[in-house]
Amino acid sequence: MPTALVTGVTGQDGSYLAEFLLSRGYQVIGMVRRTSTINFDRIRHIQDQIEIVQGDLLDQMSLIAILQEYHPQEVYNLAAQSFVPTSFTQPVLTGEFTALGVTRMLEAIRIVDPTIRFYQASSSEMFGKVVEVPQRETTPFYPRSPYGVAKVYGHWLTVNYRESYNIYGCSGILFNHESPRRGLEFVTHKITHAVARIKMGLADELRLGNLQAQRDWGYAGDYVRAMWLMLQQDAPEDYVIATGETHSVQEFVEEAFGYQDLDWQEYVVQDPKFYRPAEVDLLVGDASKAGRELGWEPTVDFRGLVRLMVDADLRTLQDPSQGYPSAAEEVPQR
Ligand code: NAP
Ligand code: G4F
Repeated sequence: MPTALVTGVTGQDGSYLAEFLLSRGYQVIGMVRRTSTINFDRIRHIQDQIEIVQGDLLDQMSLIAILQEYHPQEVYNLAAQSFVPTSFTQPVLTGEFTALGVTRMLEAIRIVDPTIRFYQASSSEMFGKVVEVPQRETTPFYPRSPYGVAKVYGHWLTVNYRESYNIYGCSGILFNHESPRRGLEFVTHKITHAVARIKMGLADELRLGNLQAQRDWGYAGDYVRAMWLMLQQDAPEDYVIATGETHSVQEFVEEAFGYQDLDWQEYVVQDPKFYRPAEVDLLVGDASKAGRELGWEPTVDFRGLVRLMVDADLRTLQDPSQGYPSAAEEVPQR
């Protein structure tokens, strides 16, 4: 039975990846940081199948100790401060988690067992003020937030440890991916949750920032499969993972409100509070390398994604005692 360590297992992607690895017969070690209250909502349905261990990307010794105790063959580094606006208000902390955290994990691997295969959660935010459309593996980076800058650091460090120490390290340059498990502050879930609340008479307004920003939005359940595929190749490489389609925030709003026969213009208010000091205007990825070499393709399109998120929010609001469904229940045809 192969063993995989997943950092950030309580996050959106960590929960889908743990589910996916369990379905492939892995022993999954989920690293969580110590909190005063437990936040295992996203992994509640698989919690008894995962070995939960305490560790923190800020703490070098905890990473070394986990690798020494569990001997994973694969490490998926998904933990990060991942919310772009917070990176503007807490840039130093974001650098500690999202940039230097990668160094700590790679150092732990180099010291304990350099044969461990390593996945780094890189981001399309690294392309920022894009210099090429669509963005591919060779597109130069131009990050537009402390988060994006921190991710560029983690990305190049992974390349550097591959070239310096022959570590099997891959960076997945993932474009935005969403799901019912997405944090509520991210724009997609903020919109679908508001639509469900408005539909149920629980709210009458949605305040948003820049409606013109365009993103390449996919389904998180598809994207974790790509992470695993990257670590199963003969040689480590970096891959863009994206749908190849881009939509504005306004289009997402129109689709979500329209799905519930609501007129978005009656509810949406633009609020400068949600504007960013510097914006990423347009992201659209070219995942043809992943298609060719990994055989990866997305299975959920834009409309399917919006609808499954609205449906899930309506279900949860109707019965708050329900936990998260598995990925297979969310998208049965996959
Ligand atoms: P998320 O939901 O925000 O999850 C982040 C996870 O990191 C949580 O489990 C969090 O733990 C953990 N974490 C934060 N700081 C930590 C620390 N110091 N030590 C240990 N764990 C820590 O993020 P996500 O959407 O799943 O994204 C996963 C990764 O992919 C992130 O690195 C993100 O930057 C990157 N990424 C995401 C996307 C996307 O569209 N989702 C696209 C490209 C790249 P708590 O639960 O305790 O907060
Ligand atoms: O949903 P967002 O906050 O995601 P963002 O900034 O694109 O970052 C996400 O995707 C990255 C991959 O490209 C990840 F690396 C990162 O960790 C994260 O998962 O914002 C999307 C767009 C932005 O242009 C923002 O200005 O939506 C715009 N927006 C408009 N109104 C809003 C809002 N964003 C948020 N969060 N809240 C609003 O009210």
